[in-house]
Amino acid sequence: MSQATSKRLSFLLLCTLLLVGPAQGKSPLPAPSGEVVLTVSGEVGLTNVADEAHLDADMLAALPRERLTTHTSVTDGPQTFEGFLARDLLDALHAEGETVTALALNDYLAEIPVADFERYDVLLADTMNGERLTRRDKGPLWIVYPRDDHDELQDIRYDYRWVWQLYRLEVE
Ligand SMILES: Nc1nc2c(c(=O)[nH]1)N[C@H]1C(S)=C(S)[C@@H](COP(=O)(O)O)O[C@H]1N2
Ligand SMILES: [Mo]
Repeated sequence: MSQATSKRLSFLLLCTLLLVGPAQGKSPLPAPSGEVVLTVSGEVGLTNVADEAHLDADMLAALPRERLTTHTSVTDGPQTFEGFLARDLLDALHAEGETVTALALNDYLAEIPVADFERYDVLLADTMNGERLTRRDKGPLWIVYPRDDHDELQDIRYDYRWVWQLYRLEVE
């Protein structure tokens, strides 16, 4: 089985778990088996550890993969990012709210309107130019806006929402 097929199957499995889980009144999200990369808390429908969703790399890899090439305010020239859409993550977790607080390992945080994720294909990137983002350098996840596709995103009002070293989202 190709890697793409097996990714697709695990995504389908995740969707099935997400759909049938709540009806059965069970915890629908499997517990993470690897190191937790991203925690989502707050108004989250699906949880696995207390009232939070703790997601390891395999669980995140099961979300549909997206690619985006854009300039950033901190690099020279366009960079190609890969990861998953913020919108797809929130949908998969049945997270519903107005605002997401994005927290970074370096204690930076930014409040982001959920409307951004509906209006734009905002990526939670885990690779840049084919190289995995590490915690030393913008990893494990970097919030990347499709800056080159929308003039209004080329603005300081959006730059501060490009949280790198992202490890936690709080949905309110
Ligand atoms: N983790 C983390 N992400 C961050 C920041 C930060 O300090 N830490 N600074 C933000 C701000 S205020 C801006 S304008 C952009 C670009 O930051 P820089 O110009 O300070 O490099 O990244 C944003 N993402
Ligand atoms: Mo900034």
